[in-house]
Amino acid sequence: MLEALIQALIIFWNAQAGQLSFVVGSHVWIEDPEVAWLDGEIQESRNGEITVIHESGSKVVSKSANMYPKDPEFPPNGVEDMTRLAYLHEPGVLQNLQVRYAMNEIYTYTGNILIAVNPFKRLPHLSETSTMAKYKGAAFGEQSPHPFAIASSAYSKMINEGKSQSILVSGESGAGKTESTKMLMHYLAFLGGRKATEGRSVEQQVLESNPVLEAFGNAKTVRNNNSSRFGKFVEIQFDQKGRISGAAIRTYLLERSRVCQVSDPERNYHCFYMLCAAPKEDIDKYKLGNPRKFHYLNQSNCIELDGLDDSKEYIATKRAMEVVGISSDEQDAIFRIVAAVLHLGNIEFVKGREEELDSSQPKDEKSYFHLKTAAELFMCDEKSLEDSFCKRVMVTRGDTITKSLDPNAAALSRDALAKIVYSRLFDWIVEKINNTIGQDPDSIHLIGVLDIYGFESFKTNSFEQFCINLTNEKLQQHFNQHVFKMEQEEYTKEEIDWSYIEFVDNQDVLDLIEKKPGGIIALLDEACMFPRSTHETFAEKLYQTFKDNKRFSKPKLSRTDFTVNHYAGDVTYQTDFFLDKNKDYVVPEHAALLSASKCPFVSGLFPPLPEETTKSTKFSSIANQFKQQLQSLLETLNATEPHYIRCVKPNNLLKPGIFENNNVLQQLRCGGVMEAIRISCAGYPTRKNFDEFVQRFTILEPKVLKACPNEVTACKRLLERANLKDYQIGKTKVFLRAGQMAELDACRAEVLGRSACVIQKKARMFI
Ligand code: AD9
Ligand code: MG
Repeated sequence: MLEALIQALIIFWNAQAGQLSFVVGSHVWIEDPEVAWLDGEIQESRNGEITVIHESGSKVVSKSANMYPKDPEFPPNGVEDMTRLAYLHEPGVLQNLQVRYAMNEIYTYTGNILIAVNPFKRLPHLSETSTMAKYKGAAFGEQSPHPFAIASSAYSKMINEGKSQSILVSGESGAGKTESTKMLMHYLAFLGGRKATEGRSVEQQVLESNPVLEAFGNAKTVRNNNSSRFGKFVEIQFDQKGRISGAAIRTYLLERSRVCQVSDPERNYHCFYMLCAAPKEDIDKYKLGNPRKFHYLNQSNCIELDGLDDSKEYIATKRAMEVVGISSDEQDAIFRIVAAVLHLGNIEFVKGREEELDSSQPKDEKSYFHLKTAAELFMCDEKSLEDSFCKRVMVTRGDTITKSLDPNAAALSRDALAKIVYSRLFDWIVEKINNTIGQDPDSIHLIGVLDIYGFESFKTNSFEQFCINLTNEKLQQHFNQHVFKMEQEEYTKEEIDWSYIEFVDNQDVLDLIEKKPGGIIALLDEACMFPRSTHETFAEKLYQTFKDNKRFSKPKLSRTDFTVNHYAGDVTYQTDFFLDKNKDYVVPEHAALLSASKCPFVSGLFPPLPEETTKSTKFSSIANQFKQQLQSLLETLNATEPHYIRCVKPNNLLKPGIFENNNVLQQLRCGGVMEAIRISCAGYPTRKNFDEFVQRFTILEPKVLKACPNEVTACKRLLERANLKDYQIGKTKVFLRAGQMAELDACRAEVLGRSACVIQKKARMFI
């Protein structure tokens, strides 16, 4: 009685008005600019102004609109699934994650989405083989939240329902996507691996592809010491018996600019430093040495990384390369190219002696040495290499004119060569791994794991951020479609009464970016094809075209920037390098030079092009290629049943034990987690077919079927018996609110005379 009274006093939920009334003495969360949500006790409520006292004694006066009630019975250890929170709101979600994080419980469910908060420290108990074993065969929800549970559920569904699955891992840079992906892959290898096979097993090769790709595609950035500079989708194929039988790795958009441009305190790709720390014979062979002597590395002061021994990494990478089928000759060619790129970076140019006004030549003896070494390592002609930087052949109306380039243009040409060689090398490695592992033509099912860059919004955002954010818009739509639309469709199909829950549909942003014709990418491609276009004319065209578009705006103080209103917030892009970065153009002299290399590996990276394409400077759009890659990725994903892992970075210091509320909230909002929680709770997350329901709960009234004319009436009767309200009866299923299944199970347990709590725990798997 007293409890009910207190409860009534504490909160009064006025559902119609959507407002909360607060009573003196109750505990609330108040919005706070610093910590997001501050808790305190209501001391006074007058004219809509509420005075709250915080634990520290400080007083805050605020309006009720900025407050939420605080759960007086919040479990001290939090809950494993957010949908089980008594009061499901932003501060409650945050408190739950924070409390759990403090106990090293870094994983939490939101329905069947897994939220993973980066611990920034090793938690061995979470990845041991014994932990893997615990999740094998366990029903979802039976064990604590974990990526293994997600992988286990995907695997069982694939086996039992015969449907391909995918696991989408998202989050911002440094949030833990790659680490989570590796755990998923280890676990799938554990489930689908074979025991003691001859030679290298497929799963071993799949796992060893990680260190190889990381050596060539990861780098230290300010956001992550081991940041993946490419997106990755790994398709693991299974045979009829559920064993791994093949795999395919698709990569997306490697960041090329990093090869020649590194800003302090970041690093270039790991492989460069490893090679400089290689055993002496290799160093001598590649004429390397102190990494600080190389321009492509010493633009940043950061050379060594705490906790990373580059010489050990070199050995480990070579070992992994061997596992994925890269022969020692091929390894030699790969590292020769990596070394050649470093030597290229050290060739400086000065004004040439030629009569021509704009000409250039290598600066001094040192530059000539690096030019010669690069040519030796590429096994190409030294003079042709020099000419490919300092001269350009122009073909106009059938005449061939050789034009000299000034020192600046020569250096740009040198960087262009370094970038194209490196990106082709990376693509070669990916293709080689794919060929070694091999695809299983007979495989019927697969589990795809996606580890791709999260939403980015920096001080300056360029073409890369534009492509990355397009990816996230597409994935967000996929998420929306899955979580929201499918949910709603199910309700509509079952004809149950369910008021529409609005969510932010982002189709309009996608139209703005990729509609053909007329979207931003189409206009960018158009600009790239016109020789006289500049970023100014491109920006002007955008302003004219999209002046009435709600998702597009022109920042007041800028002449060439544009802002897109993304699902996760506004991002302003600087158009300055958009045109250049969108052109996938290989200087014909570079291609000709390297395809003539005496090293088959090097020449293989530059297969000769048909005559007409070498002569004309035919433009190929990177944005468009990327858009098509994304399209194909989405088609693959649409043919699978998705599972989601949302990684969260608790602080920007990359340190354990620090949980920054505002930072975390922003990520939860961007990842659609808050929206998913909302829909999950506002709807009916638990459902059971009538017959299954009756079968399960008939024990509440054993003769119910005999007493009722049909199953539907029997279901209703059982629900009444358990005293449940606010459920829905569809055409074929019973729809329950979050937590109602647990209540039913508790009744069932009571009848069965068993412990209610045991059954309640099990019930979680149905939500
Ligand atoms: V990026 O977009 O590639 O820049 P990711 O992939 O999201 O990023 P990553 O998985 O590389 O981040 O994690 C960053 C760092 O956090 C790792 O190098 C680890 O030091 C740390 N981390 C992440 N997850 C875990 C974990 N489960 N246990 C321990 C972790 N450390
Ligand atoms: Mg990563």
